[in-house]
Amino acid sequence: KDVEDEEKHLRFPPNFLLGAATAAYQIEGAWNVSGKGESTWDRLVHEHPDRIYNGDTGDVAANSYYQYKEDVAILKNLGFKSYRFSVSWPRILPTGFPNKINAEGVQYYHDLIDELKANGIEPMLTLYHWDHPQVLEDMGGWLNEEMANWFGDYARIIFREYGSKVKKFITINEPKAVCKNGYSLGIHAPGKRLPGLGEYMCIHNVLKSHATAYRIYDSEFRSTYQGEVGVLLDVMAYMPQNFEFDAAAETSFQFNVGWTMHPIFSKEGDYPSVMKQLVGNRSKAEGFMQSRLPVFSDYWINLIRSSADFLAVNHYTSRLVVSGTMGEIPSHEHDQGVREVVDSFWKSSASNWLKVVPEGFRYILVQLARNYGNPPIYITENGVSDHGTLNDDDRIYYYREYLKQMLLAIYEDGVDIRGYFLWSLLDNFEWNEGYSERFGIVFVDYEDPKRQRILKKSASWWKEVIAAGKIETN
Ligand code: PNW
Repeated sequence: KDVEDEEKHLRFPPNFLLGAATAAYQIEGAWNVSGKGESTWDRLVHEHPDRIYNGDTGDVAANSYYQYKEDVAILKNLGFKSYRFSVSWPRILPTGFPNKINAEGVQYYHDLIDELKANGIEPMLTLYHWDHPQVLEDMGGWLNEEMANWFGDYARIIFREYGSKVKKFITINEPKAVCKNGYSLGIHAPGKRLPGLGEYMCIHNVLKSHATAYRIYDSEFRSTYQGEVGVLLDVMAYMPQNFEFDAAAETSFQFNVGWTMHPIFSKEGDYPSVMKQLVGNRSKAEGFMQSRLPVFSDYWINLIRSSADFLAVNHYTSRLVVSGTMGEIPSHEHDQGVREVVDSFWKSSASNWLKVVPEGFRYILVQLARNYGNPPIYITENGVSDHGTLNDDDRIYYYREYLKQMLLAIYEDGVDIRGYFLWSLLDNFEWNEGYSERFGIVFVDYEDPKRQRILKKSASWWKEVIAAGKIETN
């Protein structure tokens, strides 16, 4: 019986969707051709090469704008059933506005989607993976509440163009990463350092923008196209270091996960009450006249609540939570009144933030299901970095152990997980780390103008896993 159970726990459920993920700026290249406008990432890498490892850029990247057919052929060869890619907003709207729709850009994604479908691969389209038109940033970007209208206009064009072919849309990749890295720490584009203020304003407008796009799909496209629109979250597991820190870990969960989950997936909507309290109190103590956490009107609370057909989850790693403080004053880190640590026994990767903690995956999946009514979940990113080797046994180990934990969450805990997309199909432009940290199951030769692709050992492992419908343990 135990052996039978174990065997069953290695098998994917029927109709489970296995796919691979990428993002436009990280693979496309072709940054200034075919009518594309400038994005915030184009601006950052060109103006501040010092902020990127080796001064690397996404100007050419993996050249997928021209080599997408090769990428699709690889997906097909490995047996993936789905491909998650993102659309470059300024490739569609070079002026940032619908006064000029770039026909060549629109055509590129039609060609990609058609190629996928011709090969039996289901497209999953992310509208925004961090590269918005620079002109919108010049008007404040995610700090301007008009962004909800600008994003809505863009979303309408995407739904109208691709809605007959694409049935799964994701609005915004990782609100928390966008807002903390881009508008609080200032390490990602647009590089604004506004800790304690920027990240809160940004999330506020990202939530409004997401909901605006969702409602547009609902009222203008759903009855015709019958697709789904999901919201995507980047989540670590925040586990108490021991039971003494249960309350600290709960606060951490509310600040990091509840921040965007509660407004969308809870019955009452709005930010978690512990956030409203803590940020309110600290703001007062610091001499502000109002809370640094912006306030939603009832109109927005209702528009944002239930604005998702599914939950997309990007998960890589975990933290242990203890009491104490972290971060500068003011900041979202500091507002929590807790401290995050890592276990020195956790295995490392090429990325300093990414420790290998398979059990954290099951932990956070169960927590999401229990707190928010067990919504349908797609894992839309999961993977690990190295410095670039074809014999990537560490990557195989990571996938195997994380997949096992995901299957336990499905079979033992009843979490409603419908699919899994690995990050990433290709070695790509890893933001500030340039091409030094590699997440691909396919190696890309960045010395080669042709950007030759070579399957890594992990790609062959995945091919077997998909063909067998279960995790291969050897
Ligand atoms: C993802 N975290 O971001 C991005 O979506 C990808 O573009 C990127 O290449 C990939 O990670 C690898 O870095 C993350 O808090 C943001 O654990 C936040 C976290 C993890 C990944």
